[in-house]
Parts: sequence; structure tokens; C-alpha cells
Amino acid sequence: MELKGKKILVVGAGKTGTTLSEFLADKGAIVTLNDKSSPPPDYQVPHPSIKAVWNGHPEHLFLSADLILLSPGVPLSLSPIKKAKKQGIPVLGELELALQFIDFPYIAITGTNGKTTTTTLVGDMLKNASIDTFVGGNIGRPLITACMSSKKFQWGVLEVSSFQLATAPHIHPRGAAILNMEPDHLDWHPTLDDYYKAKWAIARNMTAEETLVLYEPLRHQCPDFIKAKIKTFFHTDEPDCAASIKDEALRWWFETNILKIPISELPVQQVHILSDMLAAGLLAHEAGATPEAIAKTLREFRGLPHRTEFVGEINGIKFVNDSKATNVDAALWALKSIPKPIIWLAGGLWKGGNLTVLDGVVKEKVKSVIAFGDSAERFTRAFQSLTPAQKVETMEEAVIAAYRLARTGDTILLSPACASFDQFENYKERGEVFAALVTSLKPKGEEIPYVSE
Ligand code: UMA
Repeated sequence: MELKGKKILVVGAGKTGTTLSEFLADKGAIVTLNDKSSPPPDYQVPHPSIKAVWNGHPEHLFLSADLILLSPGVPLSLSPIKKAKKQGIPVLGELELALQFIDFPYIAITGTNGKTTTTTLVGDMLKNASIDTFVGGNIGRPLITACMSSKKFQWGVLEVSSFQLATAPHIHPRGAAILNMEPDHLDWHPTLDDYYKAKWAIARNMTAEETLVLYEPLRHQCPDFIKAKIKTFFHTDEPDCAASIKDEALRWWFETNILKIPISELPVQQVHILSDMLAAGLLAHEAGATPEAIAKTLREFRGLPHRTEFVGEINGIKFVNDSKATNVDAALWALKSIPKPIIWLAGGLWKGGNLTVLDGVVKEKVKSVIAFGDSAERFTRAFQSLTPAQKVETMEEAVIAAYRLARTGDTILLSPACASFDQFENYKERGEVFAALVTSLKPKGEEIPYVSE
């Protein structure tokens, strides 16, 4: 694609928009960077030729552009975007543009939950197989950074969100995965159907020689347009799966051999993460990783921060930070994988979903629900008939209340099932605040309250 002299509007000046603008300016495009908010105090436009427009999305910027490129968080439903599209101005995502400038084959991974863990694992498996690999996308490193690097990559492993898929019509991975599909992101997608369609679009251009790895229950929902070979994985022993769990071991049925790893050999054993491992092994195999490299990676993997992460133990009470659980399905898997009794900290900015799917696990395993933040009321109302539930304002109050209730053998689990933006910058900050509060708790019996000043 020729960029020199093209008037390009980049919408969203976060990590993606800023990096993309720099790339475009370097290629000689006339770049305007536009954001609905004001710039962060230390913000620097990455190239002197870039014009930045803050505090809104003026229509004239959109209607005078030759090309509009969106950051992932910018919804297609914005009125100036709709008007520009109507006038025939192309509107694409950063991913779509970056894909046109890379020269390596890539694996793409989507799903409601587990994307980052799976992407990290596939990247490590390929690196352990001595394959030079770019790992990026929604994982926090936009693909455009690969186009700006002097390094030569043999393969790419891309985490792709539904937002990115909805604006990347030419995505064509050599291997791809849909890890699961549960309600989420109704703040961006107009309907759930639109969200699910975006996920399936990961395979829209794949051929019959290429492999789409699917969570087994999705096999029967596969749309007609998908031509790719289907390989499925599941966390119990299912016939027809290319990877599953049988007799306490992960198993992959590759074309010429079977790889088997006993779960007891793995440092991380939560069922939803084992599921990600199954998918990762299948994908890495598609890109040429050896069974040895796959096994080595899994035996060394210690989990990622904020994902059912053990952050401390006091008086035999364990603390688990699952702040990345920003939807109901993620919280469901955390509650399933943590032994009972659990004191469950939930709440935050509600994104939609069906809390009744948690009824069974809450009744069976949750000793008490402590709900905080914007949607605290929603959570106490949903569960108070099943288990004791109380509402507090802040995370600090939630941790103190949970610790007061806890006894040796309990686990205090932060798995909010909500976004963090009501009280925090993002899920990372929420998890860090939780972990810091845990560190400041004193062993029971020494002092009340248990949080140090
Ligand atoms: N903005 C506007 N107008 C809008 C919306 C946003 O101007 O209508 C501006 C905001 O004011 C802000 C900027 O856009 O200044 C933020 O852009 P962005 O939301 O696209 O964020 P980036 O920093 O570029 O991060 C994005 C992804 N963010 C989202 O998809 C929301 C990051 O995924 C990703 O890691 C990064 O690109 C690198 O590729 C985050 C995420 O939460 C982790 N993703 C969702 C998820 O995983 O569930 C999809």
C-alpha cells in the first residue's frame, strides 16, 4: 500500500494510535492523530510532522481524510465514522494496515478468555523450538511494531480481539484458534451476534490446508463460510478431540505421534489454563514447534499476573488475584478451579452478562460474597439467597471484610466479573491494589483492623 502523501486520520492516541502514527509519518503520510480526550500530561507526539487534535472527534477531520485508521478501542458506531464510510472513505483497523506490511506467516488467537495466556505459550513454544517469533497484537504490543523493527521474524503469534477482527477484513492466519465464546464487550459491539461474528471472522480467509483450532463445544456452531481444517480441544476426555485431558494428563494427537504430559509435572494446574495449554500445543505444532519444545514450555510456565495468581497466604488463608476476570465466564472458571471454601470478591463496572450461570458454583463453593464498586448491589441481589453476601464501597473495605470472615483453609479470591474502570485505571491497577492490600494485612490476632495504616 502506498502511504506517501496520503491524508490519514488515526483515531485514538493510546499505545496503538501513537505507534501507528509514527510508522505512517515515517512512510511519508500526512498524519492527523485524533482523540476524544485530552492528552496525558507527559504525552509527546511521536513525529514532528504529526498534527494532534484532542478533546473530541470533529466530523470534518473524518470527511477530509483519504483513509481512516482506528485504534482497537474506537467503536465503528461513532457517528463521524459512519458518515465517512457512507462517503466511501476507507475505515480500517491498525491490524489490517500492519498485516499488509509484514512478511512472516502468523498464528492468530481469539476467544473471550485465555487469549493472552495462549498467545504467550505459543510464542514461548516457538522460541523454545529456536524459531524467531514476533509475539504481539492485543497482548499489549501492536503488530505495527513488527513493521518498525529491523529484526527478521520467521513467525508471528498474534492475540486478536473482536475489535481488531471487526476492522481487519484481510486477516489470513496460517493457523488460528477460537478459545471460547461467551457474552462480553457489549460496550463496543451493538449485539452479541455482532461480537460472535467478529470472532468467527478470524478464519474468513483461511483455506482447507490451514487449521482452525476450536474449543470442542464450538465445533457445531461453525459457520458455513469456514473452509479450514478443524481441530478441537477440551478439558476432559472427548472423542474426536485433537487435544484433551485423560487420566490426569494432557494429550495431543499429532499426525505422527502422541504427546502426553502428566498434570502433576506442571506448575500451573487450574483447569481453564490447562485448556489454554491444549490449544497452544496444537497451534505451536502447526507452526513447527517440536513436542519437546511444547513440553518444556508447559513445564516451565508459571502463569501470568492477574490471572488466578496466588499472591499470598496468612494464617493458612490463601489470596488469589484474578483481576483479569472482567466478564462472568472468566469468574466462573476461577470459581471452578479454586478449592472451596472461597470468599469471593466481585463487582466493578458491569459490562453485561448472565450472573445466574454462577449459581451452581456459588452455592457449592462460596462461603461469602463481598461485592464492591459500581455494581455491588447487582451482585448482592443476585447471590444473597444462595450464600451470605454483603456490599461495600471499595476494594480496601472488601479485603478487610473478607479477611475478618476468613478462617484457615479458606481462599479469598478477587475475580470481579466486571471491568475495573469505575474505580481503577485498568485491571492491572485493580490487581496491584489487591496484592498490596494483602501484603499490608497482619496475621490474625495481632491487631484489629488488620490493614496497617
Ligand atoms: N478513544 C477515542 N475515541 C473512542 C474511544 C477511545 O479517542 O471512541 C481513545 C481514548 O481516549 C484513548 C485511546 O483511544 O486515548 C485508547 O485506544 P485503545 O482503547 O484502542 O487502547 P490502546 O492503548 O491502543 O490499546 C489497544 C487495546 N485496547 C483495547 O482494545 C480497548 C489493548 O488491549 C491492546 O493491548 C493494545 O491496543 C495493543 O494492541 C487491551 C484490552 O483491554 C488490553 N483489550 C480488550 C480485551 O482484551 O478484552 C479487547
